[in-house]
Amino acid sequence: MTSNTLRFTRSIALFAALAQPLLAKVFYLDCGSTTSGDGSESRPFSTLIIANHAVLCPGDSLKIKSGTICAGTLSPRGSGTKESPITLTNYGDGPLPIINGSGVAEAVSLTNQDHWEISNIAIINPAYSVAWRRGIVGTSSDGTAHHGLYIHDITVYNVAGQTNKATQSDAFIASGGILVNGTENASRYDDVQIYNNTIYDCGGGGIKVRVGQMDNRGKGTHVWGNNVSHVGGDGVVVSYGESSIIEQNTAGFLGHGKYPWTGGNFAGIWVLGCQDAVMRFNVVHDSLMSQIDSEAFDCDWGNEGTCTVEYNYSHDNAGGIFLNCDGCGTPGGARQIVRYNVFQSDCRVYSNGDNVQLDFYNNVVYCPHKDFEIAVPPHTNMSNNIWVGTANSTLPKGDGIEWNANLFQTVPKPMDTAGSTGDPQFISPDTGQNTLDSVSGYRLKSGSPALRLGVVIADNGGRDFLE
Ligand SMILES: *[C@@H]1O[C@H](CO)[C@@H](O)[C@H](O)[C@H]1NC(C)=O
Ligand SMILES: *[C@@H]1O[C@H](CO)[C@@H](O)[C@H](O)[C@H]1NC(C)=O
Ligand SMILES: *[C@@H]1O[C@H](CO)[C@@H](O)[C@H](O)[C@H]1NC(C)=O
Ligand SMILES: *[C@@H]1O[C@H](CO)[C@@H](O)[C@H](O)[C@H]1NC(C)=O
Ligand SMILES: *[C@@H]1O[C@H](CO)[C@@H](O)[C@H](O)[C@H]1NC(C)=O
Ligand SMILES: *[C@@H]1O[C@H](CO)[C@@H](O)[C@H](O)[C@H]1NC(C)=O
Ligand SMILES: *[C@@H]1O[C@H](CO)[C@@H](O)[C@H](O)[C@H]1NC(C)=O
Ligand SMILES: CC(=O)N[C@H]1CO[C@H](CO)[C@@H](O)[C@@H]1O
Repeated sequence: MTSNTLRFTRSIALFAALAQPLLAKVFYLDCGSTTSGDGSESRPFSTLIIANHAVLCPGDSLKIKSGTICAGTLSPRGSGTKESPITLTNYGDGPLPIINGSGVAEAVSLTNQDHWEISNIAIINPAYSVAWRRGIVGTSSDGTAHHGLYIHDITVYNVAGQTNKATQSDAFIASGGILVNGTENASRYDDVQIYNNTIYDCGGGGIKVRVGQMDNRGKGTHVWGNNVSHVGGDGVVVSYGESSIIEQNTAGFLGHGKYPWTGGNFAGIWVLGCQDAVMRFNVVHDSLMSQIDSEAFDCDWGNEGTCTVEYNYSHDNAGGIFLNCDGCGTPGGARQIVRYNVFQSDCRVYSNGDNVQLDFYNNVVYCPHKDFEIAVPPHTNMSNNIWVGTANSTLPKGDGIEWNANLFQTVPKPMDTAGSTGDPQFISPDTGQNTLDSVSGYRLKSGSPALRLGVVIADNGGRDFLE
């Protein structure tokens, strides 16, 4: 390309970027209206079926009237651009407008579309019996990479998704509140951002984001600030992402709710098939027991690079703290790092897959009321943790399991020559509630023996949980 054509192309691109917002159209949908218009504010569309006919262009938006309920499936058409995304949101005052799927497979769907921003709507999809069912799903399935799916500040509840993974695995995996499916035909979904949403009473789980395949991972997945509670399944799952970040989410009372778990396994926040995934600043609490899982965090199969769980807090999950599931499918061998977390009355680690290294350091594991049940991979490095347990519980030992400068209270000390026993002298333990800022009781008093212990850990993330 000559520099002249380059300049010419650039000026067209600039013109297009500037021109689009001027030409952008706003379509209005008022499901309380009895007559349907042209989609203008004074003559809005009146049903989802009519709104689904409109093809939106870059910069356009579709706005749904607050305080109304729309029955059926919303599958709006068109794609935006990075500079001019398409917006789906509400207008007017009142409670969020509700899309009521009434038991369809999905109440809201986007298929092979780019650059959408969806906010400030509520989605329900109730039915008398559970089945393959979700609130909203974004799909990339035409063999290309689609870009830009921003879902934020929406509420998804009352979705009768499948709750039994033992007998209905595919339907369970595809059920939940917010789904992304980029696994088919070597497709991919890049720049998926799911944030600040509220999800409850959904069978199958909360947020399940599958953005590619093992050899074609989706880039830029970011799931943050969501509140998932009372869902019959997983809290947050991200699969096949490159450098995916899952942070500042709360996932509570998993397995419970209007469509409670009925079979198979689920876990709190987990990743599968990802490269260098990070789960940080999350809270997972009060999961009920599933078949064998129900841990707060899980580095599942197919993860490569590192799989990091840091600066999180979990409590009272029936399955405990952490699951290594690298052996549960195609092994990925990611180094697993669990550091700077507080685990209160979460007393279990479960391991399936022997070809990973687990580095578990600078955590507080507070379990005076329940016995430890800790199973780790054969190569595990336990450094600088505080373990508070029961007198009759045991911690794992093995040739490749290294204990290095941990502090142990009540639970018998394994072979740890740099370690110590004694009261860690927390300011006020056992007082953590359901938020990150409720765990300050695990600060150490100035006389704590833990302050004298501790080895220097290279590349440790650079901050402490309670800094
Ligand atoms: C949703 O639709 C179902 C089935 O038509 C109906 O029973 C239910 O009352 C609706 N809910 C709301 C909030 O409109
Ligand atoms: C995958 O591509 C084939 C061929 O284009 C098509 O028939 C099929 O529907 C696609 N699958 C999905 C899930 O879109
Ligand atoms: C993704 O779409 C494919 C094709 O429709 C389907 O087989 C698969 O179950 C879907 N997965 C999820 C998680 O929705
Ligand atoms: C998150 O949602 C709350 C209301 O639920 C709102 O006040 C806040 O501005 C939202 N934050 C972001 C970053 O969107
Ligand atoms: C999350 O939502 C539940 C139920 O809707 C609520 O009880 C809880 O306070 C919320 N948690 C946070 C951290 O916002
Ligand atoms: C260990 O002791 C605790 C009470 O401190 C008790 O609840 C628990 O059942 C005991 N576990 C075993 C394996 O004996
Ligand atoms: C375990 O971790 C500690 C702290 O990072 C380090 O000093 C030690 O060398 C590690 N051991 C192994 C076997 O990697
Ligand atoms: C490193 C870091 O940010 N840690 C945070 C962990 O959570 C506690 C409680 O919210 C904060 O005080 C810490 O700053």
